[in-house]
Amino acid sequence: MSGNAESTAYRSALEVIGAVEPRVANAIRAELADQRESLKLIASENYASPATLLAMGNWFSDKYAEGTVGRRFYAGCQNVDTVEALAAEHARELFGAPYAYVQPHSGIDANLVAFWAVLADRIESPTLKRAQARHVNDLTEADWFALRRELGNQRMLGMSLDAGGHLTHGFRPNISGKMFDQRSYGTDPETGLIDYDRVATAAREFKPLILLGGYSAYPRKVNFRILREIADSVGATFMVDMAHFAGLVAGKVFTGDFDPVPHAHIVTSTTHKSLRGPRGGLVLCGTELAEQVDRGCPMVLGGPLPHVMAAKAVALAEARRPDFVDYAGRIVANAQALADGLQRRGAKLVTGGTDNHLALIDVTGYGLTGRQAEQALLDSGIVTNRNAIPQDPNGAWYTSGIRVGTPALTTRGFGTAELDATAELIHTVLSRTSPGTNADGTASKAKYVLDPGVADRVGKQASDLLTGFPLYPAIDLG
Ligand code: DSN
Repeated sequence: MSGNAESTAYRSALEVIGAVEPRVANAIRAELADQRESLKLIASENYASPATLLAMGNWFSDKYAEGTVGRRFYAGCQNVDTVEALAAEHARELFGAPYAYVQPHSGIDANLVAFWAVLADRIESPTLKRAQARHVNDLTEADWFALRRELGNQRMLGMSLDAGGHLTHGFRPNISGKMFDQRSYGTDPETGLIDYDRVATAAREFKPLILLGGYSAYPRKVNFRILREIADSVGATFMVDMAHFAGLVAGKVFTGDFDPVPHAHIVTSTTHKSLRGPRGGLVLCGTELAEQVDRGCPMVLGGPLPHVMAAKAVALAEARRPDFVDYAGRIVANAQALADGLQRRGAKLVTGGTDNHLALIDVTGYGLTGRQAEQALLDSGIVTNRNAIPQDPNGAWYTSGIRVGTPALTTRGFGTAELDATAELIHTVLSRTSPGTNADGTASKAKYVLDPGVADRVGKQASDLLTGFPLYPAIDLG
């Protein structure tokens, strides 16, 4: 598509939106301006292509389409069938999976679809069979009691939150922690790496129904062949949540033992992180689980979002192009340049580096909490997020870590030299920030003092760095 077409599309869209509610049109303009002007290092964010974004703003949004391709509970779904089938085909081909389900609205939804599919596959439960024909919200209290009794107390073994696991991997604030008795495997306290022998011991002791691999803040490759062997040794179903690194699987950076798809019984993902698609999720599996996975809607999902499935089809088609392999390789090279640059300047990184798209800075080395560091960086035009580190002394709210990732800046065109310059900016801010004090004189975990002039100077340097790499260069909103 020519740049002119992109500009025309967005100018026209904003004119139409602005005629109804100008404040929304203005907020959309402001969001593009903010994204253009900030150094985005949030490891789970990216910039979708104009084609992907435009595929979401249309009449598919108006269509109900419960059911699956060719078998809908609503009439008139022939065009939805087309885009859902296309998205599923691209997902199967891209990842080499026998089956793909592209309806999940998010990563949590994809995980819930997978959990219920495994439960239905592994456990004989008449109540569950009945429940699959409805939405979980329609279950009565008596149904839930019957379900828990029939399912027994099923167990899940996943990576612990502070080692980089995800909330949906069985932790109490999330429904997964209520569905399963959960135990977690951490990382080696010395190296910060997954210790597969300890995972095997935990699996032998705990005998989980599901062994869950995947992470949202672990900066290393995971050997999925070994995890599958551990799962097999205890009769567990091996599930992988590849939401964070799906782009690295798609781009053939993670192959062999590090590609989850050939090793796991079931794989879930989001589509908007390193994969660079619209916000949403998907599930991949073998044909034996496909029927249970298809019951995701109405079991746990509301009506599919056909406009998002259309955008998934576009983004997955983009990820099948040869240039996506180059993109995925550059994400990792850039993350390593950022990690090396930080360490050379004295930052302490969990595991001492990275071999994926993210790095985790232990900011206790700067005498800060994650929250103080996150805010000081934000003041300086650098957008990151605070994150717990293994055995975090500051807990999950204040934390002791800053997670940085390169999918977004790599999309923007940054290379290793720019990531090294970014490391310099981060180090400057963190080393010029001090913890603040509360009104009663005690040390604060939230307040901070940034040396005068640093935020402005670094903000200007970040802006200069970004100038050479314009975001959506073809789009001029006028
Ligand atoms: N919120 C995502 C992340 O930032 O990693 C995971 O769900």
